[in-house]
Amino acid sequence: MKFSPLFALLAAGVLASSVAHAQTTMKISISTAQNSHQGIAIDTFAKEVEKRTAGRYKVQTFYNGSLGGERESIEAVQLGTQELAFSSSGPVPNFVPETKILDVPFLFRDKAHARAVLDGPVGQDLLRAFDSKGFKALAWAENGFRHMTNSKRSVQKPEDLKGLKMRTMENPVHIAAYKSFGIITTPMAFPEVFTALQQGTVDGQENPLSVIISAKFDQVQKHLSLTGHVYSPAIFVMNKAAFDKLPAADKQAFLDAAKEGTKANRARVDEDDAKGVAELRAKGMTVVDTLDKSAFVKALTPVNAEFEKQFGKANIDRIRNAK
Ligand code: EAX
Repeated sequence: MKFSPLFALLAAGVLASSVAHAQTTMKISISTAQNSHQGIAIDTFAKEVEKRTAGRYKVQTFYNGSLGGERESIEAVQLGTQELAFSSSGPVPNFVPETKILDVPFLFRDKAHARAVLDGPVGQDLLRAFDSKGFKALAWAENGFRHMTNSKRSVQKPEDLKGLKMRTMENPVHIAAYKSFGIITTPMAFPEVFTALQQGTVDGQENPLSVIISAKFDQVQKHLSLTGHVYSPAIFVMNKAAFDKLPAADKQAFLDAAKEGTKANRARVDEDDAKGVAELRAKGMTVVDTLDKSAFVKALTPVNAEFEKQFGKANIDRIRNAK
């Protein structure tokens, strides 16, 4: 059989176009629903990666912990069985201990303060701490200020927390702090929390309004107190080897896509914070929005002294006093 020159030309064309469209598929996952501040983060990221690489990379998005909880997804990224994950800071210190300092209660005045620190030298240094652990941290994003909910009683002052059995993240700093409120802490992966609240395995939990709303915790929790006791960052992490083998321009595309994801994510947190309380009240929760925060800060004095020892008072103050 003899190939005509036209056939050869066509075949070459097919080959060239398939090379141009060779597509690498990657996975990214979150624990929360698609319709959430985290869903919008990874949806925006996926869209931006595709756009900025002319479709050479496709990022498949997974929601609701369908690939596992946050600890499992970070583990998978470290091992390289999953390229990407988006996670709250919850389990992150178990992989990159330097990040623990961000989980100190009442460290940040407000979201603007937290965002400025994460986008500034402290946050950027911390992103680099992931490098030696098998990750490329692409960008900080946001989970939000955490508030307490429970099914037992209205929490107005720190004493009201004594004896409440609360689910916590698998985060050593949170656990130490909540214990010193007198809370009975039960660390648990996020995908199990709704059922645990529903079945009464725990009385309560704490999360930002964005999470409380998107996870429909109002269906299984009566009381919400706007404690804002800790700010919860979130992060885009990628397997280090997968990132390192990208050509330089594509590396930049992934970094820029993560920045866009963060922008969309923060905007959604602002939206959720603005309308969240009214929405949750309308759904039947009772909300304590006028508590004396200084009493909660004071209750943590002993454990704060421990944190200052552990992380260095100067390091904590550098964050606290950042403008
Ligand atoms: O990332 O585990 C948690 O409570 C987190 O805040 C939640 O999974 C959202």
